[in-house]
Amino acid sequence: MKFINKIDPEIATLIELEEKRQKETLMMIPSENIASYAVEEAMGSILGNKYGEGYPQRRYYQGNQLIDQLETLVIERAKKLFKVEAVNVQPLSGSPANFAVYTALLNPGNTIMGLSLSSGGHLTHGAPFTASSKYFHSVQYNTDKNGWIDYDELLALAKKSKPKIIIASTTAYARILDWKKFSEIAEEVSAFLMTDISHLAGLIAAGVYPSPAPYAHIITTTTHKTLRGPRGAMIMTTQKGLNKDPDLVKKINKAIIPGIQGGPHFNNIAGIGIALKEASTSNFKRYAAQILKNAQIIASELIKYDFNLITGGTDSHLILIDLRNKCLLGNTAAEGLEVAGIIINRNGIPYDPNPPFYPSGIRIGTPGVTSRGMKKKEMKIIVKLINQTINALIETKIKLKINSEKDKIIRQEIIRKTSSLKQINQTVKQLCRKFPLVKQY
Ligand code: DSN
Repeated sequence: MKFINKIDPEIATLIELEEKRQKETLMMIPSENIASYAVEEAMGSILGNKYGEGYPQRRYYQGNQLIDQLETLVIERAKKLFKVEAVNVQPLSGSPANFAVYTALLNPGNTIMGLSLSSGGHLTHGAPFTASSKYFHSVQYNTDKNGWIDYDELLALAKKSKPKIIIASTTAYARILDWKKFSEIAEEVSAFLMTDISHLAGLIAAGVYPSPAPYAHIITTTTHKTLRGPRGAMIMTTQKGLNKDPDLVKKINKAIIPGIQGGPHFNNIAGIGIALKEASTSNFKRYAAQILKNAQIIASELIKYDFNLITGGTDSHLILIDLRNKCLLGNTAAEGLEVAGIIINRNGIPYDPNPPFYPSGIRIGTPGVTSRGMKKKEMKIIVKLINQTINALIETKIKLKINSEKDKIIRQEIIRKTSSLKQINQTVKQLCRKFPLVKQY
């Protein structure tokens, strides 16, 4: 930071404080992770200076010989790791990657079908108020009351609405997605099957979660979640995709540029390449297996403390908790846990009686704490601390005779009067000190 410190102390201070925050708290938002120093270095490199609209050997600007080598290398690494036929590494993030696929394959008004936000889907999978539902006709499928995807209902809905793309993907669904069933349903209605594996990419790369590559036509992913790379995204085309449409790669590439993007961010593309190299090591495989083990320990410990988990457990890196039996809003829980030093997010649960801004659940994930080297013993301690925090918040809420937690001032009052949060935070800090934020792998 020597240059930022000299040139811009204000920004330097904010970065330093954010680093301190990350060091002293438990990163348990399932979509967050800690990229390596090597990835960070690539992101901060001179590669960001270069413009290169187009693709290797077909650029609109000069001076791209080395950039061509770089992009080709990253593409080849991604093809090998995910066992796919073609990869576009230029999407700036997950949302443009998904939108590019829609614009590549559809005309405005054509139908897409994705999992609803309230069932654990993503905004870009056709949620109301998003471009994916404004420019395309969006039909949404749901989970059943217990939070499991109901494939029979999905088939019936697909037959009725005849989508051109079925999106198999989640952001708050803890169970294994049955890629084969999704592909059978897509085939039945002649739809493209697009799987967005943003949350799962690292687990799939390591072979600890099933790969959709044999079943999907197109796979999109961000690169900064379980894959532990820089912010960015990829669009992959499978052999199955090429069999369905031999022009698929051409269409996707055109949809990215000139379709919706300009110059690629080569610093991030280099970071993606490094993350892909890291993800193909045995160290990373052990890391990914530990993410799952840690999530399962958290799930079973939470159940012991009478927490209701959606679907009763997890097969992945995340756990979705229904807090209704605890009579605490997701907001109060998440904000209270933040004061305790445990960073999670509030989340809707299937058929949530509350609106998305005041949901009944919270979502917890293990990629970040696993990157710090934490294992079974630490997971048990963390769940104990989560339970203590939630119980203390409930106790204060009862003492203060509070019925509704929708007002932020009321939530702050609950948190302020829950004195044990400070003590819990000290324990969290001690734990964090034992597992420093080391980013070398
Ligand atoms: N916002 C991300 C998540 O937290 O799941 C997905 O884009």
